[in-house]
Amino acid sequence: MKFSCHNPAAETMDRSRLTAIQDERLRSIVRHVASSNDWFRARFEQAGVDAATFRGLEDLEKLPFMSKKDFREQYPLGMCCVPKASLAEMHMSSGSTGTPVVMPYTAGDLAQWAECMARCYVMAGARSGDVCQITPGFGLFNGGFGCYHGARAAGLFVVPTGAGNTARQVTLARDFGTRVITGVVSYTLRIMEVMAQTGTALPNLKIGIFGAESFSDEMKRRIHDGLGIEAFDIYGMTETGGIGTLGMDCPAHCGLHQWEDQYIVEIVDPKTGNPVPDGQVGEVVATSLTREALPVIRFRTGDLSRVVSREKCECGRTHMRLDRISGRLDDMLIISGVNFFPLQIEQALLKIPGVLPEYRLIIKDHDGTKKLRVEVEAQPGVTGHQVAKVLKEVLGFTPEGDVYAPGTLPRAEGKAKRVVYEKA
Ligand code: DLL
Repeated sequence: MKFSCHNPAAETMDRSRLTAIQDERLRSIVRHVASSNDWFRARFEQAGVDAATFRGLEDLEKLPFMSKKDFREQYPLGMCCVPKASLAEMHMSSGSTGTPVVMPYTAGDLAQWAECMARCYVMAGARSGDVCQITPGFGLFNGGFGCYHGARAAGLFVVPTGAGNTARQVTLARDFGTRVITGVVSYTLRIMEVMAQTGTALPNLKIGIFGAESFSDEMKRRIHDGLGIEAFDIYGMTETGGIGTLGMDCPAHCGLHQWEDQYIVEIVDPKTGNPVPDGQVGEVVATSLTREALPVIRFRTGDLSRVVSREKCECGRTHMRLDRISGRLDDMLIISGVNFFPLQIEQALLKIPGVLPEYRLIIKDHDGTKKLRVEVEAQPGVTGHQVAKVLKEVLGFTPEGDVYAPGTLPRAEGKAKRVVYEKA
């Protein structure tokens, strides 16, 4: 296997150097936020942290956590650490509550984002001059622009289709010979459907960079088999500066490399906030070390993962690896006394031959008692009985459900809405 790096010096530096850089950058980012923003200063004061005497990594756990709630309360620029006139761009996510989470960027922050994303592209095997089709939306969602800034830094030829108009996406990919495609996983399924309907082949397409939602190995395999491409799992979020800021898996596919010279990533027990040992699942907490406008300090992402390894990877990178995101804390479902994540259902459904990767979990509330209904598309011949049997094995109970013909369930243009809540 051939491995390439966009920035070999940064991506393969030895652990002691990486730790020294984190230590120094942490001290400096703590001083930066405390000296430039009242909200951060007050937060640190409450927690008894004095930026002037803060010692770096050894004091990391003394820093208070940040959460989405802080972003919402400080809307629009209450946590911004630079004058508004220095801002160059912003992105925003609204999430389920509808109150916006805003991330402002300086020109330096855009360059930092582009660096993280360019590392991801090159890690996936993209080469200068490759045609790169960007299918996440261009707008407030960070997906489109993040892919764009990074592709420019990696020297790619950008086809910025954005989301939607899938027939045109497929035609452009064919006509321009797209080699790299980036997108939200569920949208890629839509592209595969249109390719099948129109009988279009995309022989140049080799690399798929997908993220924004959890996807199972089964889903990865279906995308690989359907498109004949290698699928990479890219991670990041509005609060850390967008797609790719929290890394991606390399061609060895043994965890998501974190860009540790740019971020400190911890895994903590969601209940106590204490760090958990490597290998144990907990909540991902991120600290940005190099961002200017709004660096997050110990941001509780709500995402669940575990440290896979801090050893050097066979790709040559020394940056630690996280397991794929197994779900969000607020995604966990408890039905009939059983706790589970939607991803577990996806994994089980896609093991059934003929079942298609389009499904919905409908949660019905009958006066406080929740009932689950599973709707899934499948080729003719797959029976409800087969699906029910597999679901009973994972869940221990049999949910209601139905098997639908291909193309019947609603499709999303952005992130898929797999879980739907209904009042009975
Ligand atoms: O979804 C950034 C992104 C865009 C990543 C496109 C990859 C591709 P937000 O809208 O702020 O940003 O949502 C961030 O999405 O906290 C996770 O819960 C989830 N998420 C992002 N990437 C992954 C992934 C973008 N690879 C939230 N696997 C995060 C699982 C992911 N979940």
